[in-house]
Amino acid sequence: MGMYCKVVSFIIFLCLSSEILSQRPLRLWYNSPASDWESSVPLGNGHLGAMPDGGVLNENIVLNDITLWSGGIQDADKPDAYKTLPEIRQLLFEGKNIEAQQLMSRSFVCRGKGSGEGNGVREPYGSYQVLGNLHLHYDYGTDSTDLHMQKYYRELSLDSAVAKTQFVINRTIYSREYFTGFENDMFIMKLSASQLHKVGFTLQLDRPEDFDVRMEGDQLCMSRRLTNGTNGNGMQYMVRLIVKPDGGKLIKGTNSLQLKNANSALIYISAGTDYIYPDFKAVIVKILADGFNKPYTQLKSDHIKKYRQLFDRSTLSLTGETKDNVPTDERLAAFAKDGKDNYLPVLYFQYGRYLLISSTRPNLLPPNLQGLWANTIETPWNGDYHLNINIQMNHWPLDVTNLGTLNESFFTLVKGLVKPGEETAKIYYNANGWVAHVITNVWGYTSPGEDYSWGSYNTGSAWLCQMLWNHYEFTRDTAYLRTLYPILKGSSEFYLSMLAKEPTHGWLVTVPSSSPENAFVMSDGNSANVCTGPTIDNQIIRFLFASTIASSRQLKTDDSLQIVLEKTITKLPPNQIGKDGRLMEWMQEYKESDIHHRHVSHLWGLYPGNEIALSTPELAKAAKASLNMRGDDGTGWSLAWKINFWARLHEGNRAFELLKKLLRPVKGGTVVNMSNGGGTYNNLFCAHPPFQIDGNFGGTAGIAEMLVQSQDGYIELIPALPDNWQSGSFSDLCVRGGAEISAAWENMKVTKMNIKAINNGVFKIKIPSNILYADVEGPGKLKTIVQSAEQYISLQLRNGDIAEIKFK
Ligand code: FUC
Repeated sequence: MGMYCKVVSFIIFLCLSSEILSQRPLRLWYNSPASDWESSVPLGNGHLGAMPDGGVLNENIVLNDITLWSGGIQDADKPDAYKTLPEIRQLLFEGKNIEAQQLMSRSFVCRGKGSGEGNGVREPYGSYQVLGNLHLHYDYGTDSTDLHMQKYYRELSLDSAVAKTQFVINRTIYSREYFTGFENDMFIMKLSASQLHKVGFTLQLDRPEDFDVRMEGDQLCMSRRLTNGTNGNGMQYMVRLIVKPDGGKLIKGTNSLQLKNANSALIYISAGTDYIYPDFKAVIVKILADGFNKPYTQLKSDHIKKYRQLFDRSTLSLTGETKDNVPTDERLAAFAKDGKDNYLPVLYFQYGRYLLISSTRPNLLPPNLQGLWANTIETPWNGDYHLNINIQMNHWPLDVTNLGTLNESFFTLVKGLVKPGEETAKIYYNANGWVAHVITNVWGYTSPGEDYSWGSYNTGSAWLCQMLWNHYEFTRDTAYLRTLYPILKGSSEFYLSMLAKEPTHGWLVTVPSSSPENAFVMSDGNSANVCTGPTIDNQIIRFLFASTIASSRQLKTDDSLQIVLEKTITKLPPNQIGKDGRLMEWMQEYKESDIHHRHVSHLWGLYPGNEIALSTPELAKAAKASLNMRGDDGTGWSLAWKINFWARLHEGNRAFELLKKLLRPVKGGTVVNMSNGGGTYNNLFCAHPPFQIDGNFGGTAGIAEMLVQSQDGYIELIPALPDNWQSGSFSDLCVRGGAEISAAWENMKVTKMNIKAINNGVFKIKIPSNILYADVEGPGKLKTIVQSAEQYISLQLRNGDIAEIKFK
């Protein structure tokens, strides 16, 4: 590294450290125990999850393992389904959608019960489920009805990924600390008191079903096998717990442990399943033994160090009011009223990053519909992976917020769909390549769902490809591209062979398909879901083909495929604008059955795609018209998606209004609302409702999108800043092409930025319109002034190079 780079790095390091400090503390805090599960705070290390409720007399800690699923591998493809495909297509081409749907309900859905209408826990599809509950009944050496508890404090620190509970009873301060170790794969809890002999409790482990608990030596052990929905021979799991007291007396029961009069105590839990490791039991025993022998201070500092290697990669600061001195639940309520607490969006942004870091890790699984936190056996929608917005939204903040290394488990899940998806492609479409429809699980499910109305949507797999390609765009890592290419190619091959020529315009279309979960009214007044060539499909397939072409060029392979894909792109239906000025959701100008429907699929090309932009003003106008008609309400993830749409349209204030909606307080409980109940629970989990984590991730991505964009071949700073965010700064958000960007702005004007290349390339930076000139200093002798008439600054950088730009 040259002298110049060293100096700049040092200066950046100093600036960065002060920014990190200025956004501390990042915490959720409360002055009472959690009254419901959605008020308890989530801990997770990508494998194990724990949610302590901080109860004073009785505490419940919900435990999770990201791999714990009922169900199993199954063949859910309906044999010979493809034989009815020509008739289904003919009916749809003739406008007989209802007849086509009737036929599909018999022939073009999955074999068996599919997801079991979202209640598939006892079906082969299975469900993600709670690992267990750790119940603690505390002993304060006094009458429990008369505790005189005072000064209650409960927090989750995002700075350390450690939760705390503290209160005073009879002048003794009781403290609990909890974390799920990023270094040692265990749940660890420390109980202490300000006076000797004051720590006492009885603890038990259980779960709603399928468990045996026993003492094995000093360890409490819970295990069983779950059902696989066919012969009962499902996944095995095991939980092991050990207590390490300081003083006092530990009494072993048959299935419980009691500790009396200790000075302090540590509880360690290690757990796992046989999903990946057949010898998981030995692994659990070893992890527990290793952790048991390490000092608590080391366990904790190793944990924090490893966590912060990821968490500290990006920071955000907004100047202005902060209500950090108000409990988080009250803060939410205040923000819904005045939107003035600038620190809350910062906290929410970083919470999304925290949740992503906590709910996935390489070589395991990506976050599911609830990340890794579930408190029931039958998690809503089986806690699965939905491919028509949800799993994708879970990964929207991944690259831009500098957590790209967490792409691995997502990639692996998708890769695992290729083989079963090839079977599904053959059986339903007699097609080459691979396909997955709307839902998948940890068992590689690729068949359509059990209901044609939503289950026959078949570009979910292409959307997965877009996400994985996006990761390449941010990293430009050719080794990664080599592993990705066969997946892209297989997906492109599928659509190449399944697209059919529709009779009106001669366009090549997906058929049958649907615009995710939305219905339309036909001219005879009937409502239908199944259609030909919905707008989202055309946009996604265009993207897929273009990225397959770009990949094969980059890898210098498959020239002939490039030519076929290029030709086919021109035959896909274009985006169409309806008579009312809106972007059409379907090929025909149908009216939607629900004008406020939560999915806004036809704007896929605006976000996450990029074929609708301010540079295509007609389409952007039509997209706005569509958004205005859809309205600013919805489920949690729908609100989050709309933040991203408005950010792409550079309407910061509108994006902020949606962020405010996303943050509106929602009471805990699981009542499903499919239209307009979205918001945020006390613990900042997103409410669909019920709890669904995609909205958290979509919200974080939306905030990033307001601060930096790079989808159009150049880097644009603060493109969608709301008036409330007059001044602020961020560090190390990532952009396509492979660079980390830090920037500061004052009075809505960018004052400076740093770009650090993580890849060799030319980086084009848009000069904001309210800027006169830019002072650029970079590697080598680069020192130049660029006038605003130039519009862009182009910098040729090598991996590791840093350039600094001051704007005037
Ligand atoms: C899609 C959405 C629903 C819900 C479910 C898990 O089907 O339409 O709103 O998020 O996924």
